[in-house]
Parts: sequence; C-alpha cells; structure tokens
Amino acid sequence: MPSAHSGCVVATYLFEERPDQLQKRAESIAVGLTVGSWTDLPQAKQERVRQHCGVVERVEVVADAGDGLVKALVSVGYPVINFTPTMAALLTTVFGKLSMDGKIRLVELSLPEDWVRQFPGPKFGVEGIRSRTGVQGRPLLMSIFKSCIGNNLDELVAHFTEQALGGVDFIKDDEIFFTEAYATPEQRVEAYVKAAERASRETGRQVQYAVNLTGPTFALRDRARRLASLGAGALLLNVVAYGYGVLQELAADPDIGVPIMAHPAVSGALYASAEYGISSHLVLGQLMRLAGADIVIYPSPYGSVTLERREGLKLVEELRRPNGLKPCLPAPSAGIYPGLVPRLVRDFGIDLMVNAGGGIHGHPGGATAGGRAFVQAIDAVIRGVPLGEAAKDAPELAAALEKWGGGAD
Ligand code: 1AE
Repeated sequence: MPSAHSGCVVATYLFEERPDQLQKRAESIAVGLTVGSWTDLPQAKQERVRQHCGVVERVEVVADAGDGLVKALVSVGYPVINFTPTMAALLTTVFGKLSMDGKIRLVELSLPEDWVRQFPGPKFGVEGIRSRTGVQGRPLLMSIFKSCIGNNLDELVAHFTEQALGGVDFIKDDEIFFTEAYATPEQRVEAYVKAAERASRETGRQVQYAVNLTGPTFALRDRARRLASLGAGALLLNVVAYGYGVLQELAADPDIGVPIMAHPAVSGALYASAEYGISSHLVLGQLMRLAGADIVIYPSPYGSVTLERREGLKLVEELRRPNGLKPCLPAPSAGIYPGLVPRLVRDFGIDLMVNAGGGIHGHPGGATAGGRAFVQAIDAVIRGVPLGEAAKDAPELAAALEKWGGGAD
C-alpha cells in the first residue's frame, strides 16, 4: 500500500468497477473529495486551488468480480493542508460522501507522522495504565457489570463488591447503562470507591471502576472531570455512538486525569461488511488510537461476538505500531472465559486487558469465584503452567474449565 509521503494522507479503497473506467473513477474520487465536483469547475484549475487537489497514487486490479467488473485497490493522496487535525475533517475527507457511493470500502489509511502528532492520542497508554494500577508483568483483568439497569445503589454496591473480591483489576459498567433513575454515575463512583477500599483490605489488590460516561454530549467534558476527581479509575465511552471527535476532545483535556476506555458498540455497522464501510483495524484500531483511547475493547477471535483472528491481529498491530503516539491497551472481549486466556496471550502478548462479563458472573460459584478463576488462569499462563495442571490446586479454575472447557491449551 502506498504510505503517506510528507504532506498527504493516503486512503486506500476497495471497489468494483469496469476495467476501462478504473482510472477515471479514481481520478474523480481524488478531485471530487478535494477541489472539484461531478462537473468541471473553472476555479479548480487555478494555481492556488491546485495544491489542494487529491492525487491518484495507485490503481491495482486484485480480482475478477464477474459481470465485466474487476475488484481494485485504489489509493488516493489528500493534501494535509486540506485538513484541520480533527477526526471529523479526516473522516469526512477520506470517506464522507464517498461512503455512500455504492460498493466501496475504506481499507487502509496512511497518515504522515508530523500530522498524527497534532492529535492527542492516548494520554496514558500501556505504561501509564500499568503505572497507575501497579500491575506489571501480566495481563490486566476486567470484570463487566452484568445486570446494572433496574438495580438501586445498594444492590449495585453489592454486585461491585462481589466482583472486587475476586481480585480483578478493573470493574466496568455495561455499556448499555445510561439510566440515572436509581443512581447517577457520580453516586456510583463515590459508593464504589469506598467498596473498592473495603474489598482491597480482603484481597490485597486494588480495583478500579470504569464508569460509563453518559449524558448529553456537550455535558460530557464537565462530567468526565467530575467523575475523575471523585475517583473513577477510567471512563468508558461509546465512541462510535458519541463520535470520534468527542473522544478526541476528552483525550485532549488536561483536567481529565484518568484513562479513557473505548467501547466498540455500533462499530459493527461500520466494519462488518466485506464490501462496504471501513476495515475493523481502522475503526477499532488506528482511529481509536488517533482520537485518544487508552484502552480499546474489541471482539476477540474466540468468544461470542467474534472478529476473524487475522483482523484481530491487525487491529492490535494498529494499537501498538510506532507512530509518535502512546500505544493503547487492547481488551479482547465478548464471551471470554478462563480457558481462553492462553490463546489470548499467545495471540496478543501480555500487554492486554482480559475483559469478561458472563465468564465471571456465570461461574458456578458466583462472581467472586469467577474472578478468582481468571486470576488463577492468568497466573498459570505467566508461570507457563497448562491450565489443566494449575486447576489441580485451584478449585475456582477447575470449576470454570469444567463448565466452559479450554484446559487443554
Ligand atoms: C465486544 C464487547 C463485549 C461487551 O461489551 C460485553 O459486555 C461482553 O460481555 P460478555 O463477556 O460476553 O458477557
């Protein structure tokens, strides 16, 4: 793929076209998304305007698509002088109107490093999260609140405590938790901070609360500052629903002193088709990092909502690729149970956050035992002990393997 040369953002598209029309279509994208339109515009020929014009960098036929069409990869360079360093400018330029132009998919984005450095990127990144939590040398473990809606604050605190006693590092709200009918996010943070202190006296481990940042968009910044100062351990944000630009603004705010965790809700609408939309390693990888997510939740290749393994690997590569921004912590999720930990570490290394809801709450011994089973699985993987072997001295892990399998890895 052509990479960004100084002064251009290079976008690569996959689409079907008649072979004799390919070059013309590529040129119409380059001009149409910069200085021109579907008809000749006299001012587009002026010298000053010409430096803003897109450039076709590559046209490559990759397959026969039948019916006289070919599948082609087309790369277009867009001068960075056309953009402000905002997610809205980037997305609207490279795939605004074009995303509605039939079967076309944005598959790669190459951004000049000096332009990337104008974005905040992750405030903490992997090292910052490790130093805030004190967790080194192993994956972090996060439990997802299940059944939050409809619970009053006392009930929520009881659920939080049950999870915290399992020894997890983070407990996050379910992303669907928006209602404030029973407790506001502020009340939850205050109550959970106290519950976390009580639990840590028993477990000897610190647990952080990742609170769902909710409410009207323009009120998010003040709320984020408030939640951070009350003791939230991280802010969970439904990035695609609120918009990448919202994440960018929050990440750039020096008064929001906690990591931001990006939830992938709604992202499938962008990446799931092979012919339309935007590749998952851009939607959940490159763009999340550029906008400033510290932790990125994504569907693992093995659970209940899956992403192909190849795509998952590519996505994580984007979260870590040296580009002048801090690397993000990947959080493979959805249908994760203890028996999957060896596979996740094999695929993604130890700089990751294991994230489980049903795999903790569905443990036969309850959520505390569910957390312990994951702690035992992570410990076994780090020691290089097969889970089946480790389970002989770890009853919670044994029960999890018995229920969900996975001990043979
Ligand atoms: C990919 C998103 C996963 C998620 O948000 C979630 O709640 C998962 O829950 P479990 O672990 O599948 O129960």
